[in-house]
Amino acid sequence: MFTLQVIQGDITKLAVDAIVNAANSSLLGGGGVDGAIHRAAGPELLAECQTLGGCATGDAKITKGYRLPAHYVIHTVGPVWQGGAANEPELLASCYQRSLELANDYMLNSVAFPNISTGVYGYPKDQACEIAVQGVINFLAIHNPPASVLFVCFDLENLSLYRNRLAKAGYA
Ligand code: AR6
Repeated sequence: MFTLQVIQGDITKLAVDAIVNAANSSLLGGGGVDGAIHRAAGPELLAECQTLGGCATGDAKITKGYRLPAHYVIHTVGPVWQGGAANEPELLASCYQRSLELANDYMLNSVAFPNISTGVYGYPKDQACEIAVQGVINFLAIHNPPASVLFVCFDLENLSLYRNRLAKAGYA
């Protein structure tokens, strides 16, 4: 059994097993949710990230959570939106898949996702929501999933998109 929920809020405040970071391929921090996570986790997070050798778009790597209430941070790198013909849907789906695979490997029970690529990287929010929800549902149906997956929306547009999409899928 698993639960799939959407909430509005700041992902850095959540006491879950892992929060997912919408990082860039350097894994050395940035703006948006990445900046917020590094600020809240403290400099030890950057020090661990510096040992990881970066991360390819669509892939994910895991670190400890340090001063965050979450135990782990799963850093994934979403695609930059370039119009949709540069493999963006597959790469975004891969972010969710690889993050959940890491959560499974580490036997984590609760994972919280931000709306990857929908900020600075410019992915259309409705299309990103569809990929996120469908990707997570597909994963949960096949694998031994984390018991709780949370979609954490920062803005009202994403919140409304996710509420509607989860209701359509029978999760709200
Ligand atoms: N909690 C939850 N969601 C948040 C928070 C927060 N504290 N802050 C922002 N968001 P973005 P991207 C939402 O730009 O598009 C960074 O510089 C935000 O409203 O953080 O994947 C990285 O280093 C949006 O819906 O990530 C990369 O260079 C979502 O998080 C680049 O931005 C993602 O927006 C990645 O761009």
